[in-house]
Amino acid sequence: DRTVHLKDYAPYPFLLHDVFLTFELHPENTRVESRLQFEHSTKDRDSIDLYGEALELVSVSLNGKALAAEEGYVIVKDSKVVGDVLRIKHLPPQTFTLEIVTKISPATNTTCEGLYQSSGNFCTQCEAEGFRRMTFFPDRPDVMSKYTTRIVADKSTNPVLLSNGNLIAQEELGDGKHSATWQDPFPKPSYLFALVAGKLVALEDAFTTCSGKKVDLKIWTTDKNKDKVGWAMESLKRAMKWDEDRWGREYDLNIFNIVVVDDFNMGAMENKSLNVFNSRLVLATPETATDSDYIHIQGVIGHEYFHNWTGNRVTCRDWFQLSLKEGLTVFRDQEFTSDLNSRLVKRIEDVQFLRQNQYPEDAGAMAHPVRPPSYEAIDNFYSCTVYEKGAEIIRMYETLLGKEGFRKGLDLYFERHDGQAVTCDDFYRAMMDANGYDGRNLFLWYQQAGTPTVELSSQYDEDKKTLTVRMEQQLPATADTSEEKQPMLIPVALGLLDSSGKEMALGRMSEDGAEAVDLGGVTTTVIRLMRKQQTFVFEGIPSRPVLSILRGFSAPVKIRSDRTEQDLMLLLSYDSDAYNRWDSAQTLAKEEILKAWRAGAGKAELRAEFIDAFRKVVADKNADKHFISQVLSFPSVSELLEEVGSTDPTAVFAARNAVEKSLAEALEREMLEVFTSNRSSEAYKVDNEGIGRRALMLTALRFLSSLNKPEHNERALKAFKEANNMTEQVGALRCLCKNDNELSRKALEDFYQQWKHDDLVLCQWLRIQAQMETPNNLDKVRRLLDHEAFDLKNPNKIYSLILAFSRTYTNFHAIDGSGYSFITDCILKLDKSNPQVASACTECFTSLRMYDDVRQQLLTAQLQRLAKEENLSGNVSEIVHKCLK
Ligand code: HT7
Ligand code: ZN
Repeated sequence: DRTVHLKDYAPYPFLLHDVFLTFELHPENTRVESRLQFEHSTKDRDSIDLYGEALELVSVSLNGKALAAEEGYVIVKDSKVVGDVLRIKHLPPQTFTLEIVTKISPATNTTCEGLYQSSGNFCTQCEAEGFRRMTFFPDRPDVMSKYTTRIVADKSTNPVLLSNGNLIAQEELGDGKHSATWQDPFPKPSYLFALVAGKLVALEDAFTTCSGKKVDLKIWTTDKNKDKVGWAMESLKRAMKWDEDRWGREYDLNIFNIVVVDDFNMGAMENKSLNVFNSRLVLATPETATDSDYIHIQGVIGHEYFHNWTGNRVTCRDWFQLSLKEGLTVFRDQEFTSDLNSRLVKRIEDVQFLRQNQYPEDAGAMAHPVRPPSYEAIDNFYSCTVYEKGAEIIRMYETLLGKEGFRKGLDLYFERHDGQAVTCDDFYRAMMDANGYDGRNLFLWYQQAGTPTVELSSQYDEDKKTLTVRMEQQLPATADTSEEKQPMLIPVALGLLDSSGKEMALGRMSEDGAEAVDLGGVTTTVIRLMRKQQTFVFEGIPSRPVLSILRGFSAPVKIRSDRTEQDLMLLLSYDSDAYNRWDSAQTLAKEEILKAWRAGAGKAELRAEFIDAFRKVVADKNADKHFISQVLSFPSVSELLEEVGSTDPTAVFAARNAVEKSLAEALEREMLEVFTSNRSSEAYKVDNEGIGRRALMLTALRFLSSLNKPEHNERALKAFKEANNMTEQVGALRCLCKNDNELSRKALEDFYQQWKHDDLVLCQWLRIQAQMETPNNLDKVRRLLDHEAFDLKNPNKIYSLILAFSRTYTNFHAIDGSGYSFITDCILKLDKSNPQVASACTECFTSLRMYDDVRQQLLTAQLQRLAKEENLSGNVSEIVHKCLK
């Protein structure tokens, strides 16, 4: 059993003060020499275990004496450890030095973990357990050491040699070789180590910190991309300034490097002073990147930079604590984007993302708490739950403690734990201690999986002028445990609107007969729901109010309430809380789609009130345009499926389309007006105004395209041809590709001819085709696997074609099972070269219980096919077995 349990955590029994590494780089034959200076930490032990994977061991010596195999060391297997364990025996007491030499082959390493090559350059990815692919090492995050790294390489192919910290020496060697030695003064775990070597050029800039220190900033990329990193540099400077202004966090070295690589399993990596980025999250020009790429790049550059304090200076004790750094850093990057761009748009986007991705995860076979109690493959837990739900927990601390209280808690956390590897409990304690707060049951959010539902009903007493609000929390059963769940602390932000839509003061509030408190004229209060059921009474409410519940999405829960359709329409028009305006529209749309689904007809009969409500939104000249476009994006199919239980996903998808189409029919004139009035040939600018205008224009075009009328298709084609930026070009192309016809085929071909030299734009091209919901699109996807634009070794291309296909409805869920067996074929192939990417593609199986019986059987057959495979990676096998449970 390879399951690792949090309860089995034991501190590492040694301190590793200093690490000296020498890499002699060669594509197939890199030599890694490591010198490790250990000290026994509590009592002296006789042996020490180091972890390694896919290594050729050349030699081991202890205190300068070569050790013989068996006599001095053995290689053993431990089911809880990925790879091999090198056990070194007969240790002397107190302190000792180990020297280990290994050989590795970066050129044939296709996993994108450890040391590998991307576009001919060397780079590393060590989180979570990649360091052990270079040398035997205590590769666990609670071992923090100072690193000195010497890189030796051929100078002509590797003119640039980088690692963490400061450059302390450079040498010209014989045979066309040179070396560079880097030293990082900050102790760090091995997962934050990085090495990069190759032919790279840098865009250089500088940032002066709040205390007047100059930091050299460099973004390294291949020569052909050097003109595309300006936005990333601007984003980095913004992030450095924002972290000082908002949180008082200053950068701590004189150098900060970012390296751009094409082959990368995730988005980016926060290695100390040497961040490595997937090229899709750095490179941007108006012609090649969309608005959402721009905002995303800014956010991820911020995210990795913010890790310098939340992750690097204070790190995780073990991988169960992953959300300690990731949830907190996602919260910080969300706030960064909110402060720099539109707070209301960002909040809605984040809620949309959470509902579309994290809620299904919580309801599926891989459900796990934000701090999982166990795992088989840690890579599978870099999940929406750990990241995005983790960020929502951090936001709940802030909601409960207030902005100032939260800042005090964070300051105390840094003061207490700088330089340490700690746990989510340590974070919780700092927050509570700094505020003298009792947040009992808040910590359960780290320990219990599943999306809670808060059921809320209200009663207004005309005579007493009181409003009684009853809330009940329900915690669903989840796949990870059969244990009963405890009620959690749920902050529910509440406001009231009168019948004309005006905010009402909340008066005095009491709970279950307790003394009433005066809320002091506020219009929003945060109710602390912490028992299964609670009742709150508001006094002095002059007329029957409409409840604005969960303002700002104050907790990651689902709300069931007794509000009427009229109430929701009033909220949609007047609520001062933008999230609630948007959410009211979501609920109205959901009801309409489910009605169409129940009717089962190809066409949705929309009620006049529904159409009118949306007509008002579309015509609102005062509202933020981006916000209008968000109101016009209906709940995703995965959210709808959660409402209705096991059913045919293609029928729900069809009902959603039918409602969109009927609304487009009803509002055709208005949509056309919006489309036309928001077309512009102005030069591209990434500002709220431009982003909002383009988003709304493309949303209107999407509705019009759903009608599949020649005149609208021509409009989309014109917008595609005339676009002076990628947002509009690809947006219009997506609209055209709603239909498989002459126009869309020609546009796709023209797009390819225009962009065939640009791999990132080609990812868009692949994704659009993979996601076409037209019949028999699988044939096209199969053909694209053999297209020169595709590359089975490049994670971005795999995600754009294969993963994107697995998220479609008509074709992935085809009733003949062809979509499922296609994905299974792909997983089997990918698992041999890159298990992390293979397991990302396996995630489409985890929602199988959401679907009808026939599809569940078809999916189960494919899972069994995977389970039978010999040598399936731990990553894929964990998901397969959890799905089959
Ligand atoms: N902390 C980074 C995680 C990451 C990663 C994890 C597993 C395998 C590959 C990976 N690449 C990067 C990214 C982050 O900042 O969240
Ligand atoms: Zn992160």
